Amino acid sequence: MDHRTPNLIDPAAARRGFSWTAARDELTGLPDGGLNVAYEAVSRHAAGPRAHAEALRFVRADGRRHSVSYRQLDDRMRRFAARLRSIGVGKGDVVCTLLGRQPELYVAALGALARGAVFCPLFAALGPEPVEARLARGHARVLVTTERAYRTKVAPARERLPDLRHIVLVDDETSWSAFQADPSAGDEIEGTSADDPALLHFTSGTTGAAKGALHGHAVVIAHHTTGRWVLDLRPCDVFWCTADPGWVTGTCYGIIAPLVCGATLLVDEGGFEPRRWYSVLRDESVTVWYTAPTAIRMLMKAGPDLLPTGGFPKLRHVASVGEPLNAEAVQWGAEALGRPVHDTWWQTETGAICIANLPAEPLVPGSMGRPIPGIEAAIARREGAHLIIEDAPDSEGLLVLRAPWPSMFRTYVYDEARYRKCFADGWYITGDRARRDAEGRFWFVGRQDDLIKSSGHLIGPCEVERTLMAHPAVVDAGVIGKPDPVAGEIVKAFVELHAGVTPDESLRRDILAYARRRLGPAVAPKELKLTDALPRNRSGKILRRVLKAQEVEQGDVG
Ligand code: 6R9
Repeated sequence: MDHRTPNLIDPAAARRGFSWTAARDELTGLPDGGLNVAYEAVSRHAAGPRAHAEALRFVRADGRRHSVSYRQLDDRMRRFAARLRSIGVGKGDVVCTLLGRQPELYVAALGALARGAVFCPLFAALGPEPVEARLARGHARVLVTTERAYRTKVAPARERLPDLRHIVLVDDETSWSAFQADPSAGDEIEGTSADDPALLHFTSGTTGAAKGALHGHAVVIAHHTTGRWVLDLRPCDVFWCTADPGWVTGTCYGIIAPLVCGATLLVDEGGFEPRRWYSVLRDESVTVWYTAPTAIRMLMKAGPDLLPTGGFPKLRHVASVGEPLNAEAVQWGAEALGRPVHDTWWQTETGAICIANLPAEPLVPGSMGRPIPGIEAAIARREGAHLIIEDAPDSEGLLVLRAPWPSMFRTYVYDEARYRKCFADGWYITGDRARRDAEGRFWFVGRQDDLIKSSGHLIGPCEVERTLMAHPAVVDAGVIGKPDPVAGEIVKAFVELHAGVTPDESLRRDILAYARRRLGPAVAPKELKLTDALPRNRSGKILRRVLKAQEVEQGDVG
């Protein structure tokens, strides 16, 4: 077959004839009829013709490479699982990682899933406050991290985390090797069912602390389907997902989907640097690339001089997720990379890509594309407790999805009431606003709530405001996303001081540094303004919308 012919040739026919039951049958399944993500992602390849194929390829910051075959990965994850078993960690227990893109993270994630535990990644750039909040909320039992991250972010809170029994330090020889010492042979893949919990992803809420969206092992059905049909993955591919594995994209498409599809997952341990990224794309012969609009815009900004001569002859497909993809970025991909960027849409709660520009469908820049086979999407408006579906083309409203599908979240942990509020009349309400055109394509309009999307990371204003208010000089704070041409939005804080406190530059800097120390660089405000009075409604609630409108107006003028 011509390697440019997409896996899914006729999406319209696939939509008509699709069933999730048939999609599940494409996976191997456990001998007793169960389903386990780690088994589908690794073990079934380790036992077949792909046993010695490259599962993971790490490109270290200094350019050296290190490869792990499916057989080796299977052995390492089973050893990790066996150790979890021997220390009494079982089905449903939460295993967190607080790590960068390093080999141990992949072993721990898959090992936890093989054990039947719930894998919960925490982004390494989170500060001590969000880390503690997530460990507490998830009742984490095991944390896999580095000595430094443990000492600075977790140790001070340890007394408040009674459920956290085991700390595995990957850079402490004794600690990590204990998790690789138990023999791997035997029955270490737990007999999980499709409904047993597998993944816990924290996502920001508009009010209160982060919410823990819980997914079952059934997610792997959607990862397999979307991996093949949306990202066009096949076993010969070298796939690079630039999302950090501390977030949902970095787990679902930066670990699970490419392995389930039998591809080689490339992991770049270095940071963003345009020249380096181009050389990874070219020298590692990346065939499928999944990235974010912010990253594309950063490459656009870096200019064409850095592009390698001869381009990227192996690159077959490029897609992005996380924020609106502007038409210029789609076009830039076609010119600079030789492949247009295909927008895809999904959320932590949906567990997998739901709307996408499929490789076989004509690409319309600026649109998120169409629902993938197996997903029904619509535009709706609320009427009391009900939803009215807007069928007229081009009407704008709430983006809703017909529930359920295999990767749909099963609950927000310890907050079932909040979970139930996300549904009405059999539809899941995404919190996004969108438009659907006459051809059935969806166009992103905006969020219904105050959540901030900065460089693809979802940030809850409440979490930031609460930390700012803990500063002794601050009486109240309002946090918004300020439009930014590269990052989409940046976190901007407006802070009201206690009476009698002098608002000067050194205090402003002190508050910024305070927030950064506690929240970490990924969540802390980039800009901060001291103000006499924040805009409030009659009951005293801060009007973030007013702050935002002021910012947008100023941005337009400037
Ligand atoms: C995977 C992920 C979800 C929110 C989502 C929406 C925004 C995602 C988008 C997009 C415009 C796209 N979003 N994809 N907006 N176009 N193609 O990002 O999950 O962190 O939970 O964020 O991101 O607002 O509701 P998550």
